Amino acid sequence: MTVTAPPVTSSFAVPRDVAEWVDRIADLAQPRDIVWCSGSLPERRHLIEELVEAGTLIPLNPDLRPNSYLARSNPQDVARVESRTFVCTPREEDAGPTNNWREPLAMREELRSLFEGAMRGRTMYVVPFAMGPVGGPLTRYGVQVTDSPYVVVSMGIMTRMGAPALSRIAEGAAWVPAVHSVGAPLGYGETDVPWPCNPTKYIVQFPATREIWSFGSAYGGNAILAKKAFALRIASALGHDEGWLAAHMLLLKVTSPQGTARHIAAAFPSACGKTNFAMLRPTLPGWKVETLGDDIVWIGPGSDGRLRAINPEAGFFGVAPGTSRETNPVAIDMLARDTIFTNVALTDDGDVWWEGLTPSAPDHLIDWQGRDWTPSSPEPAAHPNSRFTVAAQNCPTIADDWDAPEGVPLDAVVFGGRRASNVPLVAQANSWEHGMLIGATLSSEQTAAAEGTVGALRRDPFAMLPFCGLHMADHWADWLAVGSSVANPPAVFQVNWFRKGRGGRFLWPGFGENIRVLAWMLGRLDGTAPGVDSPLGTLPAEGELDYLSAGVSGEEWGELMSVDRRALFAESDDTERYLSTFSPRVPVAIYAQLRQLRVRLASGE
Ligand code: GTP
Ligand code: SPV
Ligand code: MN
Repeated sequence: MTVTAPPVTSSFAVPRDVAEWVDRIADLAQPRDIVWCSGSLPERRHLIEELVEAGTLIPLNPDLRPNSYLARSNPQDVARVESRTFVCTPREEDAGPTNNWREPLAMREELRSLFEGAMRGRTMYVVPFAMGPVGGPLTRYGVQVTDSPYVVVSMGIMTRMGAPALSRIAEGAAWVPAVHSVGAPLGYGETDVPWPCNPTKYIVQFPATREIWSFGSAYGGNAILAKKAFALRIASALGHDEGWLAAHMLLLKVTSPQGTARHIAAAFPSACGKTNFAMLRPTLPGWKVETLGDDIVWIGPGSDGRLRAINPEAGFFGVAPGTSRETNPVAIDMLARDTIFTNVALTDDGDVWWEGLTPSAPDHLIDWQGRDWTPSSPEPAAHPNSRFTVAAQNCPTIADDWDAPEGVPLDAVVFGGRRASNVPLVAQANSWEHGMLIGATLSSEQTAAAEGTVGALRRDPFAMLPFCGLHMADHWADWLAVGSSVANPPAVFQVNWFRKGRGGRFLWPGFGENIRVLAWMLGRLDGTAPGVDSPLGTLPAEGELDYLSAGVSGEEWGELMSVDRRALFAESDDTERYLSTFSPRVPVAIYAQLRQLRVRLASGE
């Protein structure tokens, strides 16, 4: 076995514990060689060259899409695999009813036999990374080993990867070890495939020992272990012990024409609109929205007595379908260069295309599986979970303070999902505790971001269903506790861009028009929008949200904002049954809030 890039140079001192761990994993997985990643530009260029040579990355036309590439995954490896995601707490009851659990020792044994020789014939890359700005007070560190150069290049976009992170670890910063293999060892002389993976997949978190092991997939959150595995699952356990929160949220800054700026974090389940909301281009004159993050936020009490928030990531891994100049012009500009696209379609002139990019499809494409495609083809040209990977710096609306080490003060948190019925466009919770009930009982129609039946309504508490590294009800308790640890917790709102009217049409135009909802929220924060009470909380009073200018008729507005007490009461019965599945850990405040909601719904208040 050869080791490239010396493990010890003046600028690249390898901490002994990291070196020992790497040796142990190498003994087990038996890679052909080991490469320590410094995060340098030449290193990145070299990796990309190799990926192009291997056929994993297809260079796009540099005149149309400079420094950009297309990857086509194996059709069996296109989304997160929740059924193969495990949270291995020492005691089963600590993983809770929403996680797959295995006894840690038994799982370690299973992993040991899976990983034995798993990297044979491949290079094992050692990828040190920081979540948050290197050296920042809220920043955490990790080291991922992987036998996928595609994953290394992705980690280089999504995290602060390389030597500076390793230096911090050498100085004594705690680090999370993450082991990743595509599970496709190469025999001597055997030729590789562009997207090696294994039909058997394991995404395993050990929250108690803060370790991650992933086998068999190179796609997204299955493989970019800094993202969901670390920054949500392990981080929710870290936060539980240390008094902060890991949230599946976007983070934005909105500034009114009067110059009032507010920071807002919003939790929507996968493929329910975080990237779009974070990059909203306002249709209202004088308003400005800037982007801080599109997927993950860490929230904790600041020394100023307010909650503060950081985006621990350094890039965006966003859903391609539906992204267009009409829906998300900011993203379209962001994707003009330096982007890796995965599972989108290829145009005849060497550019990318996906459903929704243009009103009509080109006459001919190569689809995400490399097959000829025409508008009469029965299947979509791009996979519904096709994605782009791009650096946060490339976002034209990235906020100045997006990488402030101490984070930004949080003024409001928002919960949303895809709900064809029952949930109005916007409502403000009566209190932090009421907001936590909304978060804990959030439900949404399932999307293509994970395996499963698209469209099925499921509970997705705090949009964390597949991302919580502890008992879900303990996570709710963490939210309640972190909120009550500050004098003035953020305001809490619920939104729903996806309510449908008769004929199945969305009642609300969404996207840039969502600024009207943000503007109303700022009115609530400033005390200029009195609102009206409803069983669900405060709703916009007539005249507070100009829906007519958004193209919504008075009748449609009535449907969009209707509070159907009977349907909501029935839903609250289901909520009660749902909460009982977390018994006895449901915080009393959550039950108290549900009781109050039911009284409000029943009393006609
Ligand atoms: P993850 O990266 O999986 O966590 O997804 P996300 O929450 O960032 O979702 P994203 O913003 O990528 O949106 C997913 C899909 O929802 C896209 O196809 C969007 O076009 C669509 N979408 C986003 N915002 C809106 C909206 O306001 N209205 C409607 N109708 N669709 C929206
Ligand atoms: C999600 O599914 O919520 C994502 C994509 O953000 S992945 O990184 O694959 O989890
Ligand atoms: Mn996500």
